[in-house]
Amino acid sequence: MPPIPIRFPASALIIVDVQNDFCPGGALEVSKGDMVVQPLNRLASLFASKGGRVVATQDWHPAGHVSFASSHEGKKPGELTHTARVKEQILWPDHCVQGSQGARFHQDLDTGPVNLIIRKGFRGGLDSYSAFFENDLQTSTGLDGFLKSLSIDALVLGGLAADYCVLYSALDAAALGYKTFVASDAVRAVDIPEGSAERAMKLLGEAGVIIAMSKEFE
Ligand code: VGL
Ligand code: ZN
Repeated sequence: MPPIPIRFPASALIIVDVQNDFCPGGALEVSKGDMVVQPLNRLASLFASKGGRVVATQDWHPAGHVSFASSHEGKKPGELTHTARVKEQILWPDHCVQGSQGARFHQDLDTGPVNLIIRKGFRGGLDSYSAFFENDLQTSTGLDGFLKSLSIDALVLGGLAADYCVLYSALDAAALGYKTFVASDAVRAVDIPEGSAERAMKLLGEAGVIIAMSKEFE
């Protein structure tokens, strides 16, 4: 396959939530989630060597966060509820609690090339999947301003989980006008509820997001 032309320095790699709690053994384990680490390390070193930017996001919830099933009486992980801020909130096991081991990046993720870390979901009452906006679809994380101020117009995304944080980050990126790519071998899905992995691929395609193997960027 011919390489996908990525222009530097006008491109950024967005590494989404490669944290222990989303990796095998973690609280909200994504099957084989750690498989994303090697392709992301390769992409990060490529981007850094060409003058592109590398951003990592970190799910960063306070104890008792609204997205935790344990915060809602009688609710179990996987069930839905609504909150003061959003109509539909899927409930998760407690995960990525601020400062915990589970919230740290996977130990093999090379954070050397990372220029900016965006933490999200740090307000007790509001969840955040996208790297750009929290789930009220209004509260900005600041990432768009960072990228636009550097004249970055193309993004390659990878990380966890393909059907939540990567999906909503890529959809927002496309809606904000970035040429948006997802590196297919650098993502893994939780697939909760079942079918959400397939739905994610469909939504990405409809939004004009290009899905390609990480090797195609090299
Ligand atoms: C995520 C569920 C809850 C993710 C974060 O990183 O995809 N999923 N919090
Ligand atoms: Zn979360």
